[in-house]
Amino acid sequence: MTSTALPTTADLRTRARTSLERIGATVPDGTDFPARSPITGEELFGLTAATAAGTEDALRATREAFLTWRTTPAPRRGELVRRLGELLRDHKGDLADLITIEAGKIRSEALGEVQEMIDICDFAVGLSRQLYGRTIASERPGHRLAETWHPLGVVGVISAFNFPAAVWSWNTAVALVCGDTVIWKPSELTPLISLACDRLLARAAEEVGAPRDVHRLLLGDRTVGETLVDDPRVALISATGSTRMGREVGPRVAARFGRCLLELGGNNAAVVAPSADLDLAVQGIVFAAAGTAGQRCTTLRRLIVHRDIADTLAARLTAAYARLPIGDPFDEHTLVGPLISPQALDGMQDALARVQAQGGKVLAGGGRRLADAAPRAAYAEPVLVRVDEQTDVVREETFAPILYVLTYDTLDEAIALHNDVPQGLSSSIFTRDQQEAELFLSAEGSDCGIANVNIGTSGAEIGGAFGGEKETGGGRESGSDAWRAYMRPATNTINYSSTLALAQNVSFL
Ligand code: UN1
Repeated sequence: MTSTALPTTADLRTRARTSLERIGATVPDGTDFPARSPITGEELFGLTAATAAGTEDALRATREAFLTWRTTPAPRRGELVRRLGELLRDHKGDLADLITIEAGKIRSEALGEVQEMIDICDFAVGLSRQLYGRTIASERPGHRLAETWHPLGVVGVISAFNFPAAVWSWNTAVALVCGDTVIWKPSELTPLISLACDRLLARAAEEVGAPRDVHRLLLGDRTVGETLVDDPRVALISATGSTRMGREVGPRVAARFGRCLLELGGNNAAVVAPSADLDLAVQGIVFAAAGTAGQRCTTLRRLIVHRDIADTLAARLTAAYARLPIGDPFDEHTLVGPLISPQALDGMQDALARVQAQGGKVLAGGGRRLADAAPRAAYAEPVLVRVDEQTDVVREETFAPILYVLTYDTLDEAIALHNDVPQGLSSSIFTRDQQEAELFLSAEGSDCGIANVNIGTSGAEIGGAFGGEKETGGGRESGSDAWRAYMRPATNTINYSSTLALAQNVSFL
């Protein structure tokens, strides 16, 4: 099924302008780089990129603001984030429109992304009255041993196009309550939603009397990001993107002994055991694999199915894929919007050609849609490919809706296949066998940062820590105790006795 009528670029421009104006953001009229919509592939506005002087000014201003912000009591810092959360609620529809226009997400997923921002604000407000340190038993009489968490400094947030607003909010809401200030370098593909978020945070800061420079937005290309990566005034670089990007960022930040929080590629798999509830599995799989047009870090890319049910499940998925409505993400019936760019479609077609040359068989999808209606956009049918082996292309992350279907005979074999990829973000098992489920979640099971049972790999709640192992980069963001990455711990030994007792029974003098 295809929704054929797409909005025109003029319609999208008007809609984006209206949203930006309602939010109070300035509608851009620069010439340095374009804001495009993947819905038509055409340009909406011209943007002005940050200059070297502008970047320097942001570094100086956020550092200066940090000096005040770090001594503002954390619950007061929480008031800023609470106000931001209220403004996000007030402008939920406008923000979702901008996400749909720039990232091509369907309405429900765009609204879900804004909800994720609201949720992390709520979480961070609660956190602002916690930020717990510990008291540790001291070995010496009359001594107290404690751990205190202090603000870290300026946090550089580098974010990707696919969660253009939520990933910023995970970092920013938490960093702000932790007493840090933030410089944001968003993807060049999603400048409009960044302008909107920056404006709402500036409004919140004005209203609660927080320093304006707790946050600065820098639009531009990779040179802006490189400046942040190399500048010792940036205490933490939190970067989301490809493993290739992380390989450059990690060593550069380490070379100056800065801190890094990396959220890089995933190659997420689900094991489907013979006892699985197939109705539930089909729903979970199709959302995780085809949702967001396969452009989440957590997208399901590999299915490892028990041989006894592989044909049945493949047939059910083939039928479900044939019915997926692809097209205008503003149309309420659409489930699959456009890919971000024609280059993404090229990458998808290249991976498909390679896997077919390696013996893969396409079961469903793989075609291009709406090429006549929108020649500069890239609408792709999510594709299901049956493969006998986990070849090199299956072990890579292709940022498009390709689901490779592999088979297994024993759970040990399934877990070995599951873990035999360089990435380690998200994973799941569909089973009604508790032993199997527990084994998959155990130390000898999935090696990922996220491991689920009877639910797909994508769509995590904000309350848990988000991130993964191996080439995914090892960082954790969002909930649980991910806040600790944004603070520095100090260990305090306090002697409230009148004698100087040395640790480890050392005598001196
Ligand atoms: C990402 O794709 O970078 O778990 C983030 C999920 C979302 C976040 C994805 N909550 O799919």
